[in-house]
Amino acid sequence: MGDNKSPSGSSKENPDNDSDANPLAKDDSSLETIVRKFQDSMSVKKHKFWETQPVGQFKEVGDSSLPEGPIEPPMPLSEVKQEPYNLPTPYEWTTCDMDSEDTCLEVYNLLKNNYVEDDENMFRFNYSKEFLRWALRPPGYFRSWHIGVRAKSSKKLVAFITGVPARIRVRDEVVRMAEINFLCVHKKLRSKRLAPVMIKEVTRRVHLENIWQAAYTAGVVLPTPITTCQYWHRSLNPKKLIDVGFSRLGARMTMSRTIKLYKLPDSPVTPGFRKMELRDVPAVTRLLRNYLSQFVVAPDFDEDDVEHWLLPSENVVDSYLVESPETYEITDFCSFYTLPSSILGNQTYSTLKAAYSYYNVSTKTPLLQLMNDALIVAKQKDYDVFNALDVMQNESFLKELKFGPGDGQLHYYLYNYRIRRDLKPSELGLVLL
Ligand code: MYA
Repeated sequence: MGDNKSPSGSSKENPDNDSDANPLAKDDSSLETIVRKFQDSMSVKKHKFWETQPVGQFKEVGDSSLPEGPIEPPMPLSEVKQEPYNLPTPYEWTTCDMDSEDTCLEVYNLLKNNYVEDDENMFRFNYSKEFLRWALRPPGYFRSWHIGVRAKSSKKLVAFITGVPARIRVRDEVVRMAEINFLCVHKKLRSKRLAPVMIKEVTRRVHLENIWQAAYTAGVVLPTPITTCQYWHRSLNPKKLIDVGFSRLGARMTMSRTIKLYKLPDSPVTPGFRKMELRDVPAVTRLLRNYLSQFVVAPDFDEDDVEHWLLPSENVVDSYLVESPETYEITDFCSFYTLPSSILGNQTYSTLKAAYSYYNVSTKTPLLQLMNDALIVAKQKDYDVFNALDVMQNESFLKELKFGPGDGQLHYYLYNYRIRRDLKPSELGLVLL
């Protein structure tokens, strides 16, 4: 059930024309090596592009002798390619100015019609314009990292990829990275190897800012995930979710019993639970920094980041905290972002309103109770479903709060940064949008 970050038709059966894809063509001639390479070529899918990139490769999995950290050292900036990569002749690069209402609408429409779908093509992410502006303009963002491709003749926007800057801590190293997102190629231009060109171009523009690492997520398996997470879904409006095929009526369940099962109190139960305000930024930053320090990979948020990423913004991000009624101390925090999905081909409903768990911190209020209050406010605000990954300490509340496991997986990746061993989802403190 439900959305996962995996493209429709994700079986990427791209013909492998280049000769270096053939392991038997290499010079190593011992029988054992030939057999092993042949077996590898049969069992592990080739990644013509990804095999050329500084990312952990499948053949290195389990090799703990490789050092943790950058795979390739930075280049002198003067050696970074100054001109954009070549696109097929009918297309041209464009930098998308998200401040422009017209450009933002073009990006919105490209994604609305061509971005991520679930495996059964029943739902497609429908990021709002306000959300895209928020996601793409954090502190210190670079407009040059909002990259579009247009058809030269019609000027129609046909592809998109973005980066935003972030400081991400891996164990005790804080690394400047780009978070790469919104890679999208128009449905009519798929399987033409446009994506690798877009990835190389965003990489070039990130390098020009003297940044050499990146973080990204995808529903598809690429070389090589640092961890693989699962989405869990908590029904808030079970009737609609069943009507649109997002979930199914359980065995021996009636609709009225299902509605009763998912019923929530009308208002939050924790005393001092209230919406986050601008004046809370320093306290929330302290709370969050302290909480995130326990995870192996997590963002290194300062007050500007917290103001941008966590201050409530209508229909984009919601944040609540617990202020002790006695001491006025801020002790707990929870947040979710708003990402609707278009419901494809349903007569009655066009949109599924989904909340996605973002960052949550509990020090005094049990996490279970805090998240139950988050569910209650999401229900009050008319969300149909509340989604959460099994990252951080989320496993501790998922089952008890009646989340059910989704069928899609979300893989997390780092570019040009090797991790000694893959992580458990609970060791990850990073949520990408
Ligand atoms: S994840 C969301 C991705 N978007 C969608 O799923 C939307 C719907 N799908 C599409 O628009 C297309 O199918 C896309 C591929 C654009 C995804 N991440 O052009 P192709 C590889 C990375 O013929 P198309 C997100 O936004 C594929 O394995 N690579 O294929 C994070 C193959 O390479 P190889 C992917 O289907 C993005 C090659 O592309 C993905 O027409 C992070 C085929 O190209 C994917 N999701 O287009 C990007 N899907 O042969 C990486 C396919 O080697 C950032 N491929 O297997 C890396 C860091 C860069 C910055 C570094 C700075 C230092």
